[in-house]
Amino acid sequence: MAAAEPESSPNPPQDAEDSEETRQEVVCSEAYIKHPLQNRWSLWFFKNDKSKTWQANLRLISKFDTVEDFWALYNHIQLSSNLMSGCDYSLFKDGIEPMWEDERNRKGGRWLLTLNKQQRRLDLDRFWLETLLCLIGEAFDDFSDDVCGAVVNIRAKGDKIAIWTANYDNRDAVTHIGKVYKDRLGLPMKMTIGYQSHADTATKSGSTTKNKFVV
Ligand code: MGP
Repeated sequence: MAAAEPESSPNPPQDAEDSEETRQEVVCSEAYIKHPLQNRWSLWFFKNDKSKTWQANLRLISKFDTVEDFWALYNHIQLSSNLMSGCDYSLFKDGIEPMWEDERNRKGGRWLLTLNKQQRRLDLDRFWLETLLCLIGEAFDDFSDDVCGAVVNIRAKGDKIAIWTANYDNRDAVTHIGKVYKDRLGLPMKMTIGYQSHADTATKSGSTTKNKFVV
């Protein structure tokens, strides 16, 4: 019926009441509806038990797809700096497993941040939270689709944080993600971070993997 009315028809008097009602409904629903994220995310935990295979040590903790559920989970779990050495958290898009072997990671790589021992106290937790916020907030503009997830490794030799992307051949995506990430972490211009393919990391013989890109 509304469609048959001319566009310029004056509002009937009861519309004032209707719109107050509508406004209240909106206020109400704003209070109850959680804020959806663009993607659903899975948080994984890795605990180093040498009697098991690497994959068997990896456990899915929980999935979320709203801002509120992200904070509920984040506030419920230990900070990275409180985890034992050898543990990891991984946050990946739902459907992507946090391992090189997953189809969506196979041709990919990671922007790697290697921290020194003092940075566990100074930087680790805030860098990891900022990394999580970059992911769930889709911070990488047109290239956020290239992001697969992120990992924090707690290690005695120095902790590591990395953002994993889908394809090291997507040069524009990889470099844009690296630049935005470095900026979001507030890293100084003169400090560089490197991007390595998982293929190189998985087959490395020494302690370092060559960088495909640097920002
Ligand atoms: P790591 O946990 O990423 O780093 O890899 P860590 O402990 O700092 O060791 P470093 O070699 O980087 O100095 C440690 C080991 O875990 C690897 O050598 C693999 O044996 C295993 N591993 C790690 N990842 C991310 C994977 C993976 O995606 N798939 C499989 N199959 N094994 C992995």
